[in-house]
Amino acid sequence: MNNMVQEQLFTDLTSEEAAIVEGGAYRLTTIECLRATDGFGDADEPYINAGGRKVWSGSMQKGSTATINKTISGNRVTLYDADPWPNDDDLIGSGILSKKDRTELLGGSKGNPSYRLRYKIV
Ligand SMILES: [Ca+2]
Ligand SMILES: [Ca+2]
Repeated sequence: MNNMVQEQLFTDLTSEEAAIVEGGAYRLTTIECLRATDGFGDADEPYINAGGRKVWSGSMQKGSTATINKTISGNRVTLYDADPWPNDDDLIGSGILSKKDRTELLGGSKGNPSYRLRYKIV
């Protein structure tokens, strides 16, 4: 399978394609920055890894919401903040999407999360 086919399979599935992916699929709709994490300025450069690949990246400040609209296979998502060399990217948080919820809080502490990810089950 070449990269272009994989990209299409794992990041922009139709519901018919998603139905055959074992473990189900989730459509990531939006992400809201509740609290930026970065020490470099006041914006984060967050990106989401799911299914072994980067499915979204952006730049976000506290209070901003970004549209993702990507369908992922599997239910594990990890959010990182990209930082300039020589710093390593920071892990903000990871989560397991569930069939009953439609939001996942990532990073920070339980009462004070950093990001709110919204999704649909497809
Ligand atoms: Ca950082
Ligand atoms: Ca950063």
